[in-house]
Amino acid sequence: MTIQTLHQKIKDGTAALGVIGLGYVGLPAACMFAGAGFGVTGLDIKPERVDLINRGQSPIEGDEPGLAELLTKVVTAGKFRATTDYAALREADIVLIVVETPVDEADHKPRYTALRSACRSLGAVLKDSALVICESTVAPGTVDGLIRPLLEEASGKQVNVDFYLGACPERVMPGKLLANLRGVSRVCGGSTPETAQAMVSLYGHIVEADLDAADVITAELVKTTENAYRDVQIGFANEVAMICEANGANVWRVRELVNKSPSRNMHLPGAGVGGHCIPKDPWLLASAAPGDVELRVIPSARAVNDRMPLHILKLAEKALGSHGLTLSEARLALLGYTYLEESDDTRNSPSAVLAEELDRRGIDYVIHDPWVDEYKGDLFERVSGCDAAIVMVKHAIYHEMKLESLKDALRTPILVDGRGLLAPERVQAAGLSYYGIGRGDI
Ligand code: SAJ
Repeated sequence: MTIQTLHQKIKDGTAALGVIGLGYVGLPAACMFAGAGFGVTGLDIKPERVDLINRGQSPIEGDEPGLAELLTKVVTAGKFRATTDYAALREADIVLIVVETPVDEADHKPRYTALRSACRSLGAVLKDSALVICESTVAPGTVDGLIRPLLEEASGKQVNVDFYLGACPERVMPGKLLANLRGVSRVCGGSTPETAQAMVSLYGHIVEADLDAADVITAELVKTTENAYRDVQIGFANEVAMICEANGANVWRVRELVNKSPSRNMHLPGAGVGGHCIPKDPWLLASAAPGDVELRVIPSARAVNDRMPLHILKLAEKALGSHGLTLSEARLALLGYTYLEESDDTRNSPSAVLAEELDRRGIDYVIHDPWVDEYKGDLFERVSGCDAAIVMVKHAIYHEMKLESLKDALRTPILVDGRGLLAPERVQAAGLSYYGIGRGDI
């Protein structure tokens, strides 16, 4: 079968689809393609996850509007079934690889264990003229440098002759997986121009936003660059915030006026950068730098952002000092433990970094977060007797909390605002001292 024939099968929806990795990216993609009429076989190494899915139940935690219903519908309709057996992919004309691609905490190098295993197993059953698309975020050069040789070796086939390759990085956010899949543009990087066009047709069945044909390396670069861009911008905003603190200025006012200047987009300073994408993708991009180029901007922004929880601690130390207290005498209340407001996701949480430092220094603290079982509960009870409340996450509850009640609950009336969440004058009117990131004017 040629790529043109495959393209036709894509257009008329008769191509058989496989999806390797049924996590929070792969499962929604499998369901949406099945919902668009494709026959989809999902592959996962976790039997319990496979069983749940085949019973029409979503294994994805957290609230994902529409996903559970769609999954039940497509499983009941027989359009989607999951398995742990790669042999089931023998008939797949198209296979999406959507496995985890973590970065090593210590050396920041990509860990492709799951990816290698998926490629070897898929290669062994790869159908003639199949199109293999990597949706996982990988370092630029990985599809051609790692996935292609593994598939060729395991299948005895040759790319662009006996099978085709593509990269279509996912752009989803937990909490709005289906909405993102439908509404966010995608780059369709193909190993040949015809392959890219076939990918545009494929994703056109589920994506209502732009689909941009490109080559593979471009698709890999776009994904890692868009997130590295965000990390660098946040790092820049954090440095400006610290400069504002030292110069009696208000970083939020500075940012507002800077962004009035054409084509400026200064990001938000804060207590740190968490989540599953932004702390990881800059390292994937950086790993593609030539050996004789020492990158400075990307790694430095990572270092600035990783240190922000400690900067917030310094603000707290200063605040306590103004009340005649030292950190070792104090009991701190961390408000927010997730990596992002109105989310229950705690991956790479800046609050965890701060808590670790407090443990290391033997400083007493409590954590509150309505989105985390371990830390939910009455806010004012939780902070009772503490000497400072530190806003680490912009959860709505902290924006709406009764500041007078907070003041009454605290032993020392201090609020440290790590996210520019609260109006200082409101905090001060309630009888609390206000210290905030980038607030050198207070
Ligand atoms: N953060 C800041 N300052 C900012 C923006 C974010 O400190 O100006 C912090 C947040 O508090 C959080 C971390 O950075 O701890 C990440 O926040 P995020 O808004 O980037 O949320 P993520 O990590 O879920 O990023 C995702 C990414 N989407 C994908 O990878 C598909 C990212 O590319 C999007 O830009 C982002 O969502 C978004 O805009 O919603």
